[in-house]
Amino acid sequence: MARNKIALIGGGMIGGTLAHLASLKELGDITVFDIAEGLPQGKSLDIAQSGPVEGFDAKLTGTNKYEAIEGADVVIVTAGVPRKPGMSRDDLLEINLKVMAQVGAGIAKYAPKAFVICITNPLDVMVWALQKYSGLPANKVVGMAGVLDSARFRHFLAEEFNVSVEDVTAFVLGGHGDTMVPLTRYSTVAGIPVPDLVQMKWTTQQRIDQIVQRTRDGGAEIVGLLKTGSAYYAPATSAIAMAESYLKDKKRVLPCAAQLTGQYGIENFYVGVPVVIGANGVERIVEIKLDGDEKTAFKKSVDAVKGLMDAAKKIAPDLA
Ligand code: A3D
Repeated sequence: MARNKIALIGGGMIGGTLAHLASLKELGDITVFDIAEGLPQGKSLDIAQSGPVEGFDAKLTGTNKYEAIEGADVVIVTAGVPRKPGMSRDDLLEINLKVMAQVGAGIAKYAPKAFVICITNPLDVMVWALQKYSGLPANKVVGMAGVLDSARFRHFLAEEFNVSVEDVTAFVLGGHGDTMVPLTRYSTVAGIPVPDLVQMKWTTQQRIDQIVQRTRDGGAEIVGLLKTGSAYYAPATSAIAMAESYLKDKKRVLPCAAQLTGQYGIENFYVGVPVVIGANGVERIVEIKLDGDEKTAFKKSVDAVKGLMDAAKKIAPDLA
């Protein structure tokens, strides 16, 4: 059986980390595409040379030509620019929309059967634009944000409770941004919901509120520390989990930006919700019942994404 082919569009900080992780996990052969000459070639060669030490077999190819992604099974898109301190994700809108138009055309031509994971920010609008520009079915185009946001939430909760991260689950809804909605009642330690843990005096509601806020600001915290770019290890790991679920038909339930078709009262619109990812891409969208406060928070998040979509349609009328 031939190896799977994974194409990475963008060979920057996240792209390079994706190539490294996909190699270590032997997910398939990897093609890294970037407009910067030498960058994808150099990173691919460097990672390939770690193969004999790590003991993985994967062919790595760096390229500046779209035809090299031909026939890819999975495409992960990080092309564009990341945030610098003081910038919001939304400041990236105009420049990254132009990048999505090019990337969408490249995928449509050379990898129309691929499962596409978008990471470029502002995420919810970029994945929507990428689906339109590529013309691929919406169940094959998803955005990575929720896995990262919930991993951040899990990390902070595990630290707070002094338990293994493995035993902490977390649930995050909504757009990837300051309005994301971490749902505490669906977040647990070994199945015990966080509100119960507050009652059991493992922590206080005030501490949980602080952790929720730190999760929302998780990306900005790292941008502020790094000063020259944004997070890349955890974002790459999160996208690899999604790719793996597709390639191995694992049917994992992962929070992703997916196109809703009436769920949560929303139509034709990408936003973060739990989905089942298997061999058919997004196989199911999980719709849970929200209580009053959660509904309000989710609506606020959806409205923020809608506002950005309207701005995107003004910049790129072909998306309207
Ligand atoms: P960076 O290291 O700058 O890599 C981006 C790469 O894209 C660079 O190597 C560029 O040369 C390349 N590029 C630019 N334009 C094009 C183009 N037209 N075609 C092909 N390649 C191009 O950034 P990064 O890897 O740190 O981040 C990539 C993106 O992910 C940014 O938009 C970030 O904001 C975003 N990001 C998203 C999350 C989410 O959770 C959604 C988290 C972290 C970063």
